[in-house]
Formats: sequence, C-alpha cells, structure tokens
Amino acid sequence: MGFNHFFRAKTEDFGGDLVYFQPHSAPGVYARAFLEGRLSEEQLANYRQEVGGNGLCSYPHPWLMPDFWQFPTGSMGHGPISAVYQARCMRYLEGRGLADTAGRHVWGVFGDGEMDEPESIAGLTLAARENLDNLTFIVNCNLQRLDGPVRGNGQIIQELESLFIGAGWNVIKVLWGSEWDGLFARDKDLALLRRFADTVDGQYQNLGSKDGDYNRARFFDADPATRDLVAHLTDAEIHALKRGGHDFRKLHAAFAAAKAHKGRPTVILAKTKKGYGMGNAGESRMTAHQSKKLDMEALVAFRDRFNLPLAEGDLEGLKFYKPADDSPEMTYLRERRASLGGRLPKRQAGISDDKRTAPPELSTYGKFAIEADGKEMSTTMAAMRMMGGLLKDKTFGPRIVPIVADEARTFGMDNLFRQVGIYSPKGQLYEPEDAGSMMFYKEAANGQLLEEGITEAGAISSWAAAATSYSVHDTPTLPFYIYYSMFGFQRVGDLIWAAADQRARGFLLGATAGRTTLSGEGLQHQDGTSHLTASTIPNWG
Ligand SMILES: Cc1ncc(C[n+]2csc(CCOP(=O)(O)OP(=O)(O)O)c2C)c(N)n1
Ligand SMILES: [Mg+2]
Repeated sequence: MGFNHFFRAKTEDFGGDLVYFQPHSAPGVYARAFLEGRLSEEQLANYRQEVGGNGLCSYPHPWLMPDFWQFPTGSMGHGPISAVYQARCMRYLEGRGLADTAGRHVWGVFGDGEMDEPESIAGLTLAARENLDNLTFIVNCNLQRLDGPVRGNGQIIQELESLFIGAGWNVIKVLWGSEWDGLFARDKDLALLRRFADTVDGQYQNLGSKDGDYNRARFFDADPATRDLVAHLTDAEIHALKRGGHDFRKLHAAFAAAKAHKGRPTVILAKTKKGYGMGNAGESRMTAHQSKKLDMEALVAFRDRFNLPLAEGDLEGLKFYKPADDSPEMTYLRERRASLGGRLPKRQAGISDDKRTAPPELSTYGKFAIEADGKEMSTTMAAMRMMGGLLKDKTFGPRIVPIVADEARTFGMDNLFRQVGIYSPKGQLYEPEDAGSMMFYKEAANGQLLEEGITEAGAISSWAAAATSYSVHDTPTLPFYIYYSMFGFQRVGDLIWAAADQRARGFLLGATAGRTTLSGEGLQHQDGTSHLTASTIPNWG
C-alpha cells in the first residue's frame, strides 16, 4: 500500500518522503526492487551474503548498501525513535531556515513485538507535543514476535491503542477486512464486539492458523448470537473473513486518513496474520518467524492464495518469478512508482557541491588553545569554547546543531541559551524567571540549541538525524552532542553503532570523562572506561 500509493520518492523539486522499514521486511523490499529491475536474480540469490558487494544485507544497512538503504533499523526499537526524531529534525531545519521540508512525510513500519523496546516508545510524547503531523507509524499487529504471541493472555492492539492515545497520538485501528462489514451491519446488539473483547491474542493466533470449521466451532458458536450471525456462511466463507491489515481498501483508507490528519502524529494499528500466505509452513504458526523454506504443499497454497499463473510443474525448482514486462501487473507497478516520483528507498551518497560550506580557519575559533601560553583548562571547557567560536562564524555557525540532555549548565554551555536560543516550535509562551539576566533561558521557533531533556536515547537520535541530514536532506549540518560521559554513552551504544552505520558526520563529546573530575561523587562518575567502549565502534574517528 505504501509503495503503490503513498511513499513519494525524491525528485528534482521535492525532497521526498522518508521510510523507516521494519528490518526483517527487507526481503519484501528487495523483492519489489527486483520486480522494478533494480536488483538482479544473482543479487537475490546472494541474500544475506556480502560476496564482494554483489550480495544483499539481511537488514537495512546504509554502510553495506550505501545507494539503497537510508536508515539502519536492524536493532528493534531504533526505527521508531529514529523516525520521531527525524520528523522533528525536519521541522527544526524548516524553523531555522536551513531547508524546505514542508509537505514531506516520515513513515515508519514497525512490529508489535518491537513496540516493547523502550526506545520504541521513548519519543512518543515528544512527537505529540511538537505536533508532528508529518509522521505516521504503521504497526503490523500480527500478534506474534519471534518466540510466540506478543500478548498471549492479553490484546496488544488494545494495549497499544491506550498507550498511543495517552501519549497524544491520533490512533487508527484496521482490524477486520471488508468481508466482515455485512456481519457488523446485522449485528445490532454488538455480540461480535463482545466476542472480540473476550478473545485473547493467543487464541486469535490459534484461530488464525485453523480453517473455517474450527473458527465456526471455537469462535462463532461460543455465543448463540454470533453463531446465528454466520449461519448463512459456508466454512470456506468463514475462512475467507480476512483481518484488516490484509485488506487493501481498508489499508488505503487508513493511510489516507493518517496523511490528512493535522496537528498530531498518527499510528495505524493493523491487525494481520504472521506469515500470511505461507499456508501450513507458517501462517499464524508459532514457528512462523523461523520458517525459511516452503515445501511443495506450502508453495501451492501460496500460489493459490496470490493467484499466481503457475502450473504445478513450474513450481518445481522455481527460484524467482517475475511477470512479463508488458503484463498488467508490471505495468501497474511501474506506473504507480512513476506517479510517486520514482524508486525508493534510495540513499544520496554525498553532498551536492553547491551545499558545501568550508569550516573557518582554526585560528578564528581555536586561538586560545593553540597559543595557550601555559594556561590550563579542562578539555570540556576547551571544547565548549571552540564550539562557541565556531557558532559565531557567519556562514559555518548556523550549520552547527548543539544538543544537550539537560546538562548544558554542567558543561558551561548555559551562555548558549541566550546566544543561539533553544529550539521550540511554539516559541516562548512564558516570561522566563531569569528574563532580566544576560544569559536568560530563551526558547524560540528558530532556536539553534536542541535541549532534549533527560533522554540520552532521544538526544542521540536527534544527533543522528542532524548528522545525516547532509545525505537525507542534502543539507549538511554539524551536530555536537555533549553528554555526561558515563551515563550518556553506555546507555545508547547500540544507537551510536546505528549512527555509524548510516555514515553520520558530527561530534559526540563525553564531557567530564576520565577519572579526574568527579571521583568524589561515586563510582559511576569515575569514568575510565567510556573511551575504551567508544573505541569499539569500528568506523569512528
Ligand atoms: C534489539 C533486537 N533484538 C532482537 C532482534 C531479533 N529479532 C528480529 S525480528 C524479531 C521479532 C520481531 O517481532 P515483531 O516486532 O512482532 O515483528 P514481526 O516479525 O512479528 O512483524 C526479533 C526478536 C532484533 N532485530 N533486535
Ligand atoms: Mg509481530
């Protein structure tokens, strides 16, 4: 649905939408790219192998496939938080007059199991608070994760609905396919609704893996009212009652409503079956996640389910199937992408020449350090002074994005509050207590400093968005994230890896690092290790 109707590619005069893909949906994205002629059979056959650059990485990795993937979402939870801070970064770039991002949309496709990661939900309230209606999450609620049900004895969709509503999001649920509509229309006393409410996800999964007669006996017959409601349906018709996430019309309606919604981000909770179309080999099975092969029976079921024009003889030894170039399917596929601006995902590898900005001479911002004259100074203070000097440069300064997680005063950066302002899309709706002072707490819609509050995961995601805007928005910015050395680094090491994977460019500063500064404060401040941990990220200078 996204590829055919909503995900717009970058063109000459439009920056394009951004899509954060569920990592293990990569094979699906590759399959589509194969149909579009972007990937060869050989590359598909080399899936999950590097083979001298002619393979395909298992998950989205901009490092391994720098012309294809934009965002590394392989570690569950990275996609959701990165999507939030990307949508916010776009507003920031707009607010500061650095890039025109209006009208562009960030889409994120995630798993229901993935939503258990703290990072997945860490940015939700920020997205609502800053009215990020340029952001849509689609959570594929197939009720399962790798090992089993996400909430065997509960209902993940209801749980997520409460969570997102509480966080201030617009929530759209796509639960039942169109085949159910007639039943709903006749169900005047809401018997179905009660059956739905009484059925836990473990049972839904079980029902999903079974045929119509089982569903009639175990689901509809449990209440005389629902039994009567489906009395006119055959078992095959009961079997064909789809879940909403497999109904293209309902999905289209949901995507369109999400896109049109103003003032808040939207989440689409789509109820699906894991392994849909895999028949006995996986559909709604406990083992769905691990099944890698389709035997002949499952292949036949797959063919039938998707109406593929293949005889049984064709299936034997079949590796890949591609409809003829002039078939209606391929024509449609190409037309849809053409109308949405072309291929996607696609990563821009460098910066356009006209967007480059040279850094100023070292002497203009680092003179005090070069000619220290025997004066000593902590590295934190020296770094901050240099950044302060860079910020004053007329052309380079505006490109700098200072980021803190509620420790600006600790690191002697509070002068920046007034000097460059703190970004807030609402400006400043109050008179700051220290309004009369030289360094008052100034919030502004074009503020430069990102004061993220106490969220290291949020701050590093913000940093990664700015550090890759050279590629994602063809707008280079130079972010400095200054964090409490120990707390800041250890907690978000995985997100730092992800930033490196997407070829981030910027500075991370573990302030008050070392065993010298705050040893009196207890073990966690005696940081002798974060330098070592940092050095384990292979592509960092
Ligand atoms: C942080 C992290 N832990 C574990 C994994 C391995 N893993 C990949 S997919 C998956 C299950 C995902 O379940 P869900 O989010 O519900 O997605 P689904 O496949 O059901 O759509 C796991 C555990 C991972 N990629 N990242
Ligand atoms: Mg799942």
